[in-house]
Amino acid sequence: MSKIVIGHKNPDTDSICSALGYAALLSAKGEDAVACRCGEVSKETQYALDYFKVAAPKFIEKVEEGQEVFMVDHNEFPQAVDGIESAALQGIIDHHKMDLHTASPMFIHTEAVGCTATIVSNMHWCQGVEMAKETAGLLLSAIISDTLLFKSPTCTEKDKKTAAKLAEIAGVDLNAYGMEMLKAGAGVGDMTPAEIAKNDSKPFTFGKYKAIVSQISVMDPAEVMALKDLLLVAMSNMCKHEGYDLSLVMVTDIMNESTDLLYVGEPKQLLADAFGKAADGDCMHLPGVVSRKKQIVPQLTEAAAKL
Ligand SMILES: [Mn+2]
Repeated sequence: MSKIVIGHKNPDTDSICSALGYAALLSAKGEDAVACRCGEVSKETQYALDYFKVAAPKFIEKVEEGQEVFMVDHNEFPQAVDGIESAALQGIIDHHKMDLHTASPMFIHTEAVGCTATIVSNMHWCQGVEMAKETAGLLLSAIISDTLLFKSPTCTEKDKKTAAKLAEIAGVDLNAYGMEMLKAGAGVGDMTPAEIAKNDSKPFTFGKYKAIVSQISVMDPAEVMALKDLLLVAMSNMCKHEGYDLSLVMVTDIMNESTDLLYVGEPKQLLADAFGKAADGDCMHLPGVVSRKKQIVPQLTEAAAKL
């Protein structure tokens, strides 16, 4: 059976494209590897796949016991495909905080860069593996997505250099393509409040509290904020039905680099402590905040430790 390369649930562009990119690298090195996904393809990712004429990875509900799996763009089991606990984990390539206990030794490559695709791209080059034009385009798309076209504080020089090199291989104008791709994914279109509340969501544990943190990046936050009351109901339902103490939705303004953080659940003190603002309502404006990984999750983790 082929080895599976797979990103996290609710896959973003990095999780889809790094899975395809790493599967391509393994295949080029003679391994039998295939990219998979465990969630729907977002509008932004679909734009990239269509642009470079690549089919989405195969959808799988769960992995079988003993299945050989590489995890990309995540390392926490609650975010991973169902069945991961009994899979034969082969390796992890990631750029998130690590929360990891492995049953056996394995290949782990993690770097504090803005995108898993940056790591995957450089693995190709370090190993002298030629990269197909389409693969370069998809890996570039992932970097643009994760770094919000280099605006996110998670973005490093390595991401920028890698993206420039990928754009050359893919034959696209980096900025023009980047803006088009972000725009394609940014509108809420016909999404329901429940879909928005779950967009790009990831579960986390902060101290003894279970939280789900979603993010929707938009050009016009007013479009989302007009649905605020319905969103709050959807978030509250998600807490009730899925057992979360807190539901957070980051409505991120790509152009102005800020986030309106909607919140439902308890303890609100956790939010007040984490962001140094009153948390007696249901929304907090956070100027300069665009990154869940760097500007939301660490602050909540730290505040929970002191609560
Ligand atoms: Mn990523």
